[in-house]
Amino acid sequence: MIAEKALTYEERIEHAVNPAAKKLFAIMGEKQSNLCFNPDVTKAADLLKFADEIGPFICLLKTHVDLLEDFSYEFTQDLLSIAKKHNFMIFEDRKFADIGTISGKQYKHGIYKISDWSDITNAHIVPGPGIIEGLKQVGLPKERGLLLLAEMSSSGTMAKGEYTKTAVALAKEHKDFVMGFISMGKLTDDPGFIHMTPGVKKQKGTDALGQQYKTVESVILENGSDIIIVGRGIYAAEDPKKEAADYQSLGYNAYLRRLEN
Ligand code: 5BU
Repeated sequence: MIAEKALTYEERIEHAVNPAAKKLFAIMGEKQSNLCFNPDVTKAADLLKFADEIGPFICLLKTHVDLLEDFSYEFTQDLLSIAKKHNFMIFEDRKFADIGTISGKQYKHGIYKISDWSDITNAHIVPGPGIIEGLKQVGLPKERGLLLLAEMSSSGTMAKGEYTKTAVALAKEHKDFVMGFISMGKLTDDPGFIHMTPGVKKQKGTDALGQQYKTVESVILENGSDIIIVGRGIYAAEDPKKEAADYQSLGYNAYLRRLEN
């Protein structure tokens, strides 16, 4: 059997339907980076400092704005200008989980107004397809993209089996807005979807609260994911910049090897 040739990030642009997915594939190709960095800090200034320092190495910055003790509108404007300077996108890891109407309101309103500044966000599919519709009404006019939580990295996760399959089926029904998945590896051969994997470090291991770390090679090369999401592996290191450079080259080289195989 002749294996189907793997497509490059650039070649996958035309397969993606969602505009944020197209933009992300383009940045991944241009910057030769499949690294998403999450500085899970509690002060806006620390987050902005990390974003500026690590920005050159990443395609995507993942935030948890509700960790910030001093969130402000100015913070979002500063983050956007750093994202522009270093050419990366922003992913607020909000994990929406309510009925469509409320999720849509939470995305648009409240203190954070996530849809105003975050290119990408994500949702659990526990409520059913209405959550995708509710978020889409707010996000799609702004060319935002949604990731479905198809799997999680934590031990004992219930996102598996039929649940994961349902996430893939829902994504295929909403390709205009759903750009891909949070998953532990590739879930579908459709090259338009992007798979992002958290729980990544240089060494396998766990934290004290159920996080399970996999290596870059196992995620990109063996499991066929597209993006590594790295937090403590970078921000808790002695030299975050050096670690970010390492993760960028580990991730990109694993992708290049996958293309060859
Ligand atoms: P870490 O420091 O590399 O462990 O950070 C992992 C990040 O990814 C953290 O922000 C989590 O909220 C996020 N995460 C995760 O770890 N596992 C998951 O299944 C999902 C998100 Br979904």
